[in-house]
Amino acid sequence: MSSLLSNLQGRKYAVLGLGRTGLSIARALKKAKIDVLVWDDHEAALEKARKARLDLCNFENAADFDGVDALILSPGIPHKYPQPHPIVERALNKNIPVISDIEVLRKIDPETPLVAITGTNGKSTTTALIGHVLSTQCDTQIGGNIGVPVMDLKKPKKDGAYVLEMSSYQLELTPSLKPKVSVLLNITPDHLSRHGGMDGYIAAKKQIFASSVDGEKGFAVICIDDEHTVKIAEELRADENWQVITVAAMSERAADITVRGGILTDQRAEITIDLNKNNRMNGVHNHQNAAAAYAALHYGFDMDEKSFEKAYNKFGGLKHRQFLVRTINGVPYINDSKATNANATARALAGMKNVYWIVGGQPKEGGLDSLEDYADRIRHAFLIGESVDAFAKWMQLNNIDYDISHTVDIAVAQAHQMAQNRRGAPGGAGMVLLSPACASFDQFTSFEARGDHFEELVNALEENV
Ligand code: UMA
Repeated sequence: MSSLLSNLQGRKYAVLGLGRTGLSIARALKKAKIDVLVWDDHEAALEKARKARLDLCNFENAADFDGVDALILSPGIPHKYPQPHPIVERALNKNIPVISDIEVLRKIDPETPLVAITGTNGKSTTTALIGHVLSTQCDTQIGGNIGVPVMDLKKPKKDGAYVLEMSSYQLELTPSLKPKVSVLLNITPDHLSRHGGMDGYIAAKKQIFASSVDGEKGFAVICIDDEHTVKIAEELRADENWQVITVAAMSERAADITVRGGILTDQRAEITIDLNKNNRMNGVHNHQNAAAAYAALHYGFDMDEKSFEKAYNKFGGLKHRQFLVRTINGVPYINDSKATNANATARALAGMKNVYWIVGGQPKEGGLDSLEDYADRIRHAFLIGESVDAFAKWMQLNNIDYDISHTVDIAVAQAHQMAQNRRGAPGGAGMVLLSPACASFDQFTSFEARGDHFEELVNALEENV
């Protein structure tokens, strides 16, 4: 990006927050010889900045902003609610725009087609899927909230595209996103304190439709499986900048594209695709993601259904998110370590049955509440982590057989033994699922470390029990 950034010669930027986003853009600006001052409230991050020879400034005084064209803010730092960070407040008082790293990308590269994906759930999977399928057709750069800051991407080669996962935080700071295709998957309450409530959260999500490519209609793919997205789709139909394509995969609503029993039907193009053929994309939530990806690529990039289907069937899913690690004698072993709360685990259980469920860790408020509806999907639970006592009570209340395993190591061994011994049980072979519904920090450094450990254990299992 540094050759493109050199178009900003003569400008000066402030960067607040030196995590993945801040460090990435500050380094890129410095490399392109653009003036940049940086700050972070934590000493460890400042130390990294010193090592990268970045210029520190704590912006205590209004004068520190003299000559600054924009404050590039890390998405995790509040600029409105619950209250703006004091440095943001000082910048706003001096009428300095507060923007994201993605806004800078679109300033230096407004031409390259961009697919933007947002929603409360499933945006990483959809981003990865769209990126995977589109990359069979052109140079595709995948980043954003999925974990790769945009300044770490390369400018796509001719006819290539960006595929960016956009969080509500990033959308608020990116007024010039101008996507060729915008995908809105779903809206349920999340991050409410950062948006001043539900209305603010919905308004942030709607920012994905705030700007469209000059002189062209953008494609708005909207999954209308919840009330909020239904309303947004209705509103957007009146906007001449967008062509709206609706998807219904988790409700019976009429839509341009529907999914019933895993069969995607595109009513406009009279196309059907069997989404069940990819066993790493099980369940209605994954099918919502797949249908949105199909809509984005078929309508936005003229991709025919055969090309989509071929690449979709090869999509391996995202690690730690209902990820099929291995199948042993017909029993799938699934890593859903990213499920750090009951809502996320509900998404996994909704698409599964006959589950040997490894669950527990550092519990969240509410514990397993709301999972009662899925009790009949569980054959046996294996309880791990700090939550064993509380979760044992929940299992008793819901008539679920369980073992107290304490660790993932013991749980995997026990689940393997039981699942393999009961392969002939009525209802089928069943599946082993790590979906903890808890944070990992009681036993691991992150959900990734927990999932990696689970995968190591599963990969070492014997086929003959
Ligand atoms: N900091 C301060 N002052 C504060 C708060 C934070 O100085 O008051 C500093 C911290 O010391 C730290 C830095 O800010 O050094 C962290 O910035 P950040 O929280 O924005 O994190 P990044 O590492 O830049 O990661 C961000 C996204 N994080 C958030 O939105 C919270 C990542 O999404 C994203 O992958 C990354 O940019 C690259 O685009 C993560 C996330 O949790 C996965 N996203 C939320 C979600 O998906 O629900 C929105």
